[in-house]
Amino acid sequence: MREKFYPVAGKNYVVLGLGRTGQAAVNWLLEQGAAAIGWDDNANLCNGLASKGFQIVNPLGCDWSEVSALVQSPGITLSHAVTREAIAAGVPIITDLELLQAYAPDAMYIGITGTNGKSTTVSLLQHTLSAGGRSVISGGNIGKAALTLPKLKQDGIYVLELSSYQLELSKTLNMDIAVWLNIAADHLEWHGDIENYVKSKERIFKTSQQLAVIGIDDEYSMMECNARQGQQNVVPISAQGRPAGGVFVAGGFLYDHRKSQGAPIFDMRNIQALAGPHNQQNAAAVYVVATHLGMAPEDVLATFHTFHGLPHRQELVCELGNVAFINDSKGTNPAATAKALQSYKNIYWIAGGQPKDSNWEALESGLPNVKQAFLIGQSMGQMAAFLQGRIPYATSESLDVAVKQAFKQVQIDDCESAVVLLSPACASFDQYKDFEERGDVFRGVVQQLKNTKEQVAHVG
Ligand code: UMA
Repeated sequence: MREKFYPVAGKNYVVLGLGRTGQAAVNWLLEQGAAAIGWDDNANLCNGLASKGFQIVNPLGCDWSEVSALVQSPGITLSHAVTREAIAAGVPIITDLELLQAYAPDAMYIGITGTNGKSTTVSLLQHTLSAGGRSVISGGNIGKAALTLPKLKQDGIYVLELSSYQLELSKTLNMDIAVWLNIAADHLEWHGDIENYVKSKERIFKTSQQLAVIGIDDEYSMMECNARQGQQNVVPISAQGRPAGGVFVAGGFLYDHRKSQGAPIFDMRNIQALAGPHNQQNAAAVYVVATHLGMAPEDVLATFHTFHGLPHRQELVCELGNVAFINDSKGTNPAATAKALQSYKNIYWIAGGQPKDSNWEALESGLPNVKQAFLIGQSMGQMAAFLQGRIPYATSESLDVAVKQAFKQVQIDDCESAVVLLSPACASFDQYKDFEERGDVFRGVVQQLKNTKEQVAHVG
């Protein structure tokens, strides 16, 4: 299949969607000697790009017989009018990831998917393999479009974060190693229902691949693991159970039972950047992949101590006396937030925003660790109704107010040690540009509190 779209020189491409993926695709195709026209439904974006020299043409009604492929951005569904026209004309729908793989076919590809934890796992794996002297580059859904990545040769490794959108659209993608972390309801507006969402993610597996690492801590993932075992080389990972032949974390200790059952090999309890069972499962995935690639277990485990984590994902902003301020703005659905809530005790929890799904019950397992919630944003009413009778809450409206109220409440409660946690369980778009801006605002407010406290201490 690969030769179908590579080499691309001299051929014509249509690029649909001109965000990060599309702009990188157009630039790359032109560099490779192909012709590329681009289209985006956002007229302002099109005008801006046209003034920068992009060739912007609405492809509807074009002569598709001249087009080698339509390069589609992941956020756009297959029901888009342009896509439907291309499909009807027999034009292949491809992605930037497939082009990368056709362009750099000799490198190794490690794909990481799952609803939550992908970016942390990609970053930790890159950190670990780099420390082990491998030539490794990460990209994909983590924010670096595939066609901005350099070409790697046989000794190079691409670690790619793969979203369900990317997997659904990339029919020929072929990962040498596949990592599947977990499944929770997400992006159902794109996929229609959870079964279709799971089916898209399943595209990461190929019976020909060397290794499949599969988290088994939810029902869908457990079914996936059972279905794959016997078909390919599968290593189950868990932070809740002790799978036979797997790698798992129990009581904060990592166990490797791939070859034989034995004692724990590593104490994960004091690694702040990998706090909580979900992060420990991510670390188990990295351990399996890196040791499979020949790194010594002790070298892999040493890298866990030097990993600093990612911004906006259970990121320690600062400590003010006995209070730790944690920014988990990337917790944009209830399942992700439940994981953060399970990671700490005495939590003063700031939550809310634009609801993605209203599966608030998914938060239940984390609530015993929460002292009080401080609700903000569009979801305030819905979340208050859910929390009523479960835990105390305040309706704070804005993030700024919530941080101050939470800090004040810690002083009132006279807690020995406490965590002020921003983990919204919702998207940010009702109040912010994106989750990054929301996390930055949280950091800013915490920094102000810190400055005020330091000034007061100085004067005193
Ligand atoms: N557009 C149309 N018509 C439509 C829909 C969208 O023209 O019907 C246009 C928009 O106007 C916009 C462009 O398509 O200009 C956006 O394309 P896109 O949504 O595919 O976004 P990109 O900027 O190309 O970014 C994508 C990923 N975004 C999505 O999948 C939504 C980025 O993941 C990824 O980092 C980037 O490619 C590089 O690979 C972000 C994301 O939010 C982080 N991912 C989702 C998630 O993690 O939950 C899946």
